[in-house]
Amino acid sequence: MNNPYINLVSNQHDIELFDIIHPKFRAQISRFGGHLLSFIPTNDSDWLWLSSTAQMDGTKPIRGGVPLCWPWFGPAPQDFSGEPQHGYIRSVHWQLDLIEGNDADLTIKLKPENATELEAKLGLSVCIEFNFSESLRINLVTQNVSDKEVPLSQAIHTYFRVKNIDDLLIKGLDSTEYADKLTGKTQIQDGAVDITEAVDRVYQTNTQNLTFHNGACELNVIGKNHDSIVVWNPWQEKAKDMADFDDDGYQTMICIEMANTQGLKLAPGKRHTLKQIIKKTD
Ligand code: TA6
Repeated sequence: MNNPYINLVSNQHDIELFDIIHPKFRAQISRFGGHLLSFIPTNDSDWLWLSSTAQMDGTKPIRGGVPLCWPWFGPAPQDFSGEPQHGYIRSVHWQLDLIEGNDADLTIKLKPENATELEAKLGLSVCIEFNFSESLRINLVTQNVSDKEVPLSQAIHTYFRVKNIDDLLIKGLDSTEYADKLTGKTQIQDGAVDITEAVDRVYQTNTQNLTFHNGACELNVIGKNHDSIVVWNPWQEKAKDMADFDDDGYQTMICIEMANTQGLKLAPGKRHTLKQIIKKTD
């Protein structure tokens, strides 16, 4: 791969990583999962959280960074009963489709190595596009390559790093309805979202603009073409129950995910791009 910014390296388990060193940022993408592991703007700290006990040997999805949930979010639908939670693509290897850029910004596009098999099985093609500069833009692109309507649910399942969960306030969801997956109830958000216990919420909204301070800077999280925003922190007990989630990790992470969970259906030939843009507030 002849590109001045990218090296292909391997971790201790021979999982290949794209190691990107650019004037404006550093980043790492694992070929396993097409999985962005870190994004560090120059003179800044990592905007993403990665568990110190994440399994990095390709035997299970990596805990942290930006796992991709596709072609379903959550448990497998009836037609795919027994298939993994959050779909397949975070557990397959991806290959480079395109790299282009300069000292201003860099775009990297990847697609699953088993794209043909997925298309035959699902009638859907998928690719991921990262556009890096001092900001981070993620596009999860799906095309219906079949001759019938295909259901799709998905999420850009971003694990953000925060200095201290006790100081976190997520603004932009006030008065929004959400499904509380822990109680099974539907609630209305009252003011900013603070995290003082386990939280697993699906906000039913296409609100585009959230902000939160990560302890180093205020970030804008912008979504496009989503119908839901998922907010998750497992808190202490559940973190302890997950071997790949370090026990204290809940104190320095929050998942804020742009998602489609409300019955999106793609007509034959139709293309859908789920977007998440993360940038420092001006
Ligand atoms: O982020 C929301 C969620 O659906 C939670 O319910 C929790 O299961 C989380 O995803 C992590 O799922 P995973 O399969 O990666 O352990």
